[in-house]
Parts: sequence; structure tokens; C-alpha cells
Amino acid sequence: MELENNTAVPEHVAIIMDGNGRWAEQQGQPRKNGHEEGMEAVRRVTKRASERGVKVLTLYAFSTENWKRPPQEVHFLMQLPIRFFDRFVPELQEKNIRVNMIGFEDKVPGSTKKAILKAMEQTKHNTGMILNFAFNYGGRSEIVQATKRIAEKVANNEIDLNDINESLVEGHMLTHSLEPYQNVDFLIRSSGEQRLSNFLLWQNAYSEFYFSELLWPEFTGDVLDEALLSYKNRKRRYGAL
Ligand code: V07
Repeated sequence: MELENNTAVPEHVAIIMDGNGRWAEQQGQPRKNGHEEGMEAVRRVTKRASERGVKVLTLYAFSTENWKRPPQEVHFLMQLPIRFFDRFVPELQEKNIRVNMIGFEDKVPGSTKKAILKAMEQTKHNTGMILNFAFNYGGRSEIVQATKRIAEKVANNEIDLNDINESLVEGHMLTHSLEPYQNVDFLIRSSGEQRLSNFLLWQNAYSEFYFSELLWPEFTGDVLDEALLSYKNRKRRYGAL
């Protein structure tokens, strides 16, 4: 009998969903159609990741730098979580998937925050995969915020300077609630760009990278399987020999 090798499935997969606007432009469609199609790709990939036994799937939906886009597009993007949950919460419930969000609340419209909190509340008892959206997220801001909180604790004599270690810093990151899966095992980026773009800087310290030429709306469950196969064939060393 063949034994299933679960260690070969990455526990925490993170994806930079790039190429939605470009996909739309290639089709001569408005950019928002690309974002709309991108949402269908989120559905496909979430379903497959959950079937494969991934514990946490983090999706980079909106970076702190994305505010520099045209106001119209920013406004449209801010509505997407609302649309996403209106459509997909029943499916997430059915698949026992829990919703989580990491990012900064500032500048996010109240109605968007409300929709996200509602979905987190609705799915909080689900025990399967965590679908974690990085929304208004930036890696350097996260590190700055953690540093400030730690400095404050030292100043208030709540902790000693020598209590600061990797585990304490990790506990002040936005990913703390994902414990024990805070670290990314496998980072995927679509649309041919090969850079990290301020995404989970601390958490990607030892992750394996996978770059696909496909634009995000072209991503399917089978493409995820292809990436997972590539992961399986790698030897992770965490800096050791
Ligand atoms: C967005 C669709 C997917 C491709 C990337 C760009 C467009 C889902 C969300 C979302 C965010 C937070 C949340 C629930 C869902 C989303 C943005 C863009 C900004 F709690 N898709 N999606 N957010 N796109």
C-alpha cells in the first residue's frame, strides 16, 4: 500500500495574485473585468488548496502601495471583499473553511471592514483550511508596528531588553493568529514578475518560491497542483547543510 506523504504538502501557501489588469487589457476589456475574473480564480484555487490539505492559504489582495492607483479603481477594489463574501460564504461554510484577514484598518471603508468582520464571525468555528486575505497589507509597516509595540513594552518595564528574541518578534506580527503556521512554506506569484513586493517579509524567510507566467485570472486548480508538485521535489534546508 502506498502511504500518503503529507509532509510534502506545504502547510502555509501564500500567493501574489498578479496580472488581473493586464489580462483584461489583453482582451480589450476594462480592468475591473480582470479583477472580477481574478475572484473566480480565487474560488478555484481555494477549493483545490483545501482539497490538498493546505492549512493556511494567504492571498495578497491589496497592498499598502495600491492606494496610488486611480481613485476609481481603488474604490472598485474596496468593494470586492463585499462581493466576494456575498457570493462565496455558503461555499466556504460547506468546505469548513475559516476566513481571516491581515492588514491595516486605516483608510479601509467601514462597509468593507464590516463585511470582512462578518465573514470572519460566520466562519469562526470552521476547523478546516484558513483562507487568509492580506488586505491593505505591507511588510515593512508590519515590522515597524511590531517594533513600536515591543519598544513600548520595554519602556513600560513589561519586558526586559533580553526578552526580545525571534519568538517574541513573531508574536507581534500580524500573522500571530495563524499559529502554528505563521511561516510561509511556499510562495507563488503569477504573471511572470519575480519579486516579493513587500509581502510577508519576516514570514517568507525560508519559503520556497514558484513563479508562473500565467496571469492570475488564468490560474486553475490544476496550475496549483503543478506548483505543489514542484514543491514536493525540493529539498528544504533552512540554511543548514
Ligand atoms: C480582489 C480579486 C482577486 C485577484 C486580485 C485583485 C482583485 C478577493 C478579495 C478579498 C479581500 C479581502 C477579504 C475577502 C476578499 C479581494 C481585493 C481584490 C482588493 F476579506 N478578491 N479580491 N480584494 N481581487
